Amino acid sequence: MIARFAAAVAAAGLVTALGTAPAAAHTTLKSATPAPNSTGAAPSKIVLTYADPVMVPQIVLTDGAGKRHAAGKAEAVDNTVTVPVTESLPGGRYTVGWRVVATDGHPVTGTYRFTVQGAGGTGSGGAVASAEPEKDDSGGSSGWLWIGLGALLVALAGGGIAWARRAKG
Ligand SMILES: [Cu+2]
Repeated sequence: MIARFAAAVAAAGLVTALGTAPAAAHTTLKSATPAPNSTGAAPSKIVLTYADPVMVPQIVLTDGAGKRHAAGKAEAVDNTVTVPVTESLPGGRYTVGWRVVATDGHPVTGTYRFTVQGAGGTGSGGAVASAEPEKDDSGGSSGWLWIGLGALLVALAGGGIAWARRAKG
């Protein structure tokens, strides 16, 4: 009985590995707001639209100096991921790093850049002032950061199996 069970588990593992064949298309990012490589006003949210339904979204927003900026909890509804930007972004260039899990169980990641016009930025991707007045924020931003990190850990735990499968494939 145990041997048969082990064989079944092994077979399931093989099927999982074969499941990464090209026939199983991963989802792709179709469009985003702010648009990739665009220049404009500071966004109040980031919206990512994928070719297929996605789940377990994770978004990291960093500036040109690599500093993380406060993004709220990412929510996935069907093909769209929405993330509130919980601070007023100073001018400069930003990178959106994203990770989602497609309905086929495969995680997909990517990054893109956009530029915020305004004080502190030249629009040319220049360095953002390192002495940012973080303490002038409402005080809620660090709370959001911790909530975000907690959500990230939960998401990582949930996505761990998918990651492992992908690594095997
Ligand atoms: Cu896939």
